Amino acid sequence: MKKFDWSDPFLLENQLSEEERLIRDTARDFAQERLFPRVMEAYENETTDRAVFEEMGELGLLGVTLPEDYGCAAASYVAYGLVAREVERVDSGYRSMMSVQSSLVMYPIYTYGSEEQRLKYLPKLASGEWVGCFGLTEPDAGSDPGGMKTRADKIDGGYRLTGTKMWISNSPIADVFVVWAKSPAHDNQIRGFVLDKGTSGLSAPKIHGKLSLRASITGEIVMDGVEVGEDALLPHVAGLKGPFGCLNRARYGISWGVLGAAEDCWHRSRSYALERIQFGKPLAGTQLVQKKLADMQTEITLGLQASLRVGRLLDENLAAPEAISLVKRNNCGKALDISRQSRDIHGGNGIMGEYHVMRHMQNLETVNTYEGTHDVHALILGRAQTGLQAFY
Ligand code: TGC
Ligand code: FAD
Repeated sequence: MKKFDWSDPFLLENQLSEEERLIRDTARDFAQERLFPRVMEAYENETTDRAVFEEMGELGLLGVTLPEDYGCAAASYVAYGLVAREVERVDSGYRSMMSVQSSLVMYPIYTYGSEEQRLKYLPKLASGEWVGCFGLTEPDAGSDPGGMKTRADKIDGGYRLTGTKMWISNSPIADVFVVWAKSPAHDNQIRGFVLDKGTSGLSAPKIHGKLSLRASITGEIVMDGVEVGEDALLPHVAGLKGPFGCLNRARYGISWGVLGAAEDCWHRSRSYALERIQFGKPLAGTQLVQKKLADMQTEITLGLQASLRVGRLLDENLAAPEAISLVKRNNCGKALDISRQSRDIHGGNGIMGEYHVMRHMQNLETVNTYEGTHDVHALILGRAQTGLQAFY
C-alpha cells in the first residue's frame, strides 16, 4: 500500500495534467511571493492595489480559459479553479478581483459580445491594463435579480441607462462596466451592456467600512441617464440566463477558491497546535484538536475532489448549473466552518492579524453570501429535486 499523504489524501496532484500543474505552480509562486507580502497592509487600510491586475495579466492568469486569439491562455476550467485556489489561499479579496475580471467581465464579452467588442476589450482586460466590473445586484434586488429597476430606454442610435447597482466588486477603479438592465424595446427583457469609464452620467462611488474582503474594493454603479450607442449592447443574449451564464463560471471558481482559504486555515492550525504547549503537551496531542484537524482534512479533501469533478464536467460541456450550486454552497459553508474552528484552535492569538485565520473567516462571510447565498443555493437544489420552487 502507498504511504498516506496527510495533505493530499486522494492524490489530487496525480489527477492534474502537466499544463494544469504548471499554471497552478505559476499562480502559487505569484500568490505567495507577491500577494502575501502586501495583504496585511491592504486589509488593514482597506486599499486595493490596481497593479495586482497587471501582475496577474503578465502571468496569463486573467481570463485563463478564453482563446489565445484575445491574449488568453486557452486553459481548462480545472486550471482556472487551481488558480482561484492559490490566490484565495492568500486572500478571498484577491481571488474576487481575479474572478470578476475573468468570469464576469471577459467571459460575457467573449460569449455574448460582437467580434468588435471582443477585439476592443479582451486583450486589454487579459493584460490587466483595463479593470472590469459586473453590475447585477441593486439596493432592492439581491437574491432576486429579476426584480431589478435599472432600465435601458431606446433612444436614437442607442440606449439611455438609468439606475443604481450596489455591492459591485472593482467598480470604483473599473475602466469597463458590464451592466444588466431591463430593456422596454426588447419586451422588458434583461439585456447586457458594456460601458466605458468616463461616459457622461456614469459614476462608481466606493463603499467604505467593510469588515470583510477589505483588500478588494467594492462600490456602487450609478447610471444617471448614461447614453450609449448600439455598439454597447451585448447582442447575443437576452434574459436572466445572460448574467447567470457568467455566474456559473464564477461560482465554480469560488468553489475551489474557498478551499484554498480553508487549506491555509487548516495548515496553520496544524502547525500552531503542534507547537503550542498547554498542560505539558502540544495541543495537537489532544483528542478534541485532532478531531477538529481530521474534520478539516476530510471536508477539504472531499470538496476538492468534488470541484475537480465539476471542472472536468465543465471542460466536457456537461456541467449543469445545479451541480455548480452544490459545490459553491457546500465548499463555502465548509470553508467558513473550518475558518471558525481554526480561529478557535489559535486561542487568543487567533484574533490577531499576523495569524491570518480571522481575516480568512471575515472574508468567507462575504463569499458565503455573494454569487448566491448559502440558502439560495439550497433552494436551487431543492427545486431541482422536487420540481417545486420555494423562493416565493
Ligand atoms: P429562474 O426562473 O430560475 O430563471 C430565469 C432564467 O434564467 C435561467 N437560469 C440560468 N441559466 C443559466 N445558468 C443558471 N445558473 C441559471 N439560473 C437560472 C433560467 O433557465 C431562466 O431562463 P429562461 O430562458 O427560461 O428565462 O429565475 P428566478 O428569478 O426564479 O431566480 C431565482 C434564483 C434564486 C435561481 C436566482 O435569482 C439566483 O441565483 N439568485 C442569486 C443571485 C446571485 O447569485 N447574484 C450574484 C450577483 S454577482 C456577484 O455576487 C458577484 S461577486 C463577485 C466577486 O467579487 O467574486
Ligand atoms: P438578500 O437577497 O436581501 O438576502 C438576505 C438574506 O435573506 C440571506 O440570508 C438570503 O439567503 C435570505 N433570502 C433571500 N431570499 C430568500 C428566500 N426566498 N427564502 C429564504 N431566504 C431568502 N453583486 C454584483 O452584481 N456584482 C458584484 O461584483 C458583487 N460583489 C459583491 C461584493 C461584496 C463584498 C458583497 C457583500 C456583495 C457583492 N455582490 C455583488 C452582491 C451579492 O451578490 C449579494 O449581496 C447577494 O446576492 C445577496 O443579496 P442581498 O445582499 O441583497 O441579500
